[in-house]
Amino acid sequence: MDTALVIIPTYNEIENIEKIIRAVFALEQAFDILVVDDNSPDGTAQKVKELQGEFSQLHLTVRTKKEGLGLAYIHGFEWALAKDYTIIVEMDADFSHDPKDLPRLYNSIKNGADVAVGSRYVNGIAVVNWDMTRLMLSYFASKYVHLITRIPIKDTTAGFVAYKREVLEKIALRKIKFVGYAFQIEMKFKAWKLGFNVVEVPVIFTDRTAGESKMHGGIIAEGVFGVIQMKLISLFSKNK
Ligand SMILES: Nc1nc2c(ncn2[C@@H]2O[C@H](COP(=O)(O)OP(=O)(O)OP(=O)(O)O)[C@@H](O)[C@H]2O)c(=O)[nH]1
Ligand SMILES: [Mg+2]
Repeated sequence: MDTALVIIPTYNEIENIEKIIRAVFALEQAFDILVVDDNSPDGTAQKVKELQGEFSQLHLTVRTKKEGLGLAYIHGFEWALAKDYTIIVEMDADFSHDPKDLPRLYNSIKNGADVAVGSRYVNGIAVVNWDMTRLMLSYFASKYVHLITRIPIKDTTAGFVAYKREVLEKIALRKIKFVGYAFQIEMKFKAWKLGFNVVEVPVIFTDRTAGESKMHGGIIAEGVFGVIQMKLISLFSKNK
């Protein structure tokens, strides 16, 4: 039997957290949830604690301070590996990723994928409510990553991804360098380099309607330079 975990990193998601948890547990298919909260001042973790009374499959880690998405996920992955989860999914709290797509990611893994990427760019661009600047930034970022790394994935910065346990066991999680969008690129790049089967599942991505974005310039810069750095390191390291 496969047991699946959805990891939701949160920072100030009080407006979304209860809704997203309920949406996952309303699915026919069983997913456990781990919320990794970076001590949000708005009480996100407190809300999760309350809901734990209602849902035994709801887990929570509260970290001491805001350290970025990458480290929150690495914590979540290590937490999942210490248990016996066989499929581990990452998903945002802000409904940009539709929880109803979780079964499709899960099934993609059941059908042979090692990594199933919820992808916006399989057929054109499937993004709702982004302004042109943001759209162009994301789309060309993906093109740029492809050009540099040659990774055969259209949506390399996607953050809605299901991993088979074995992939996370094999990637040296402690050596992951990046914290922002580059974290998502790096995880896919490493999985692909290790020979895992990375499959894109088309999804529609919707811009958040509640809560605050944590996007900032530093994260973009990390992506631009990080990709080149990642490629160079992979060229010069024996074990890729
Ligand atoms: N634990 C933790 N979670 C974070 C951190 N930064 C962002 N998140 C969460 O990661 C998910 C994605 O962050 P968003 O702010 O939506 O970033 P984004 O999707 O790039 O930006 P928007 O399009 O504006 O929503 C959300 O669930 C956030 O709450 C962080 O430093 N720590
Ligand atoms: Mg978002």
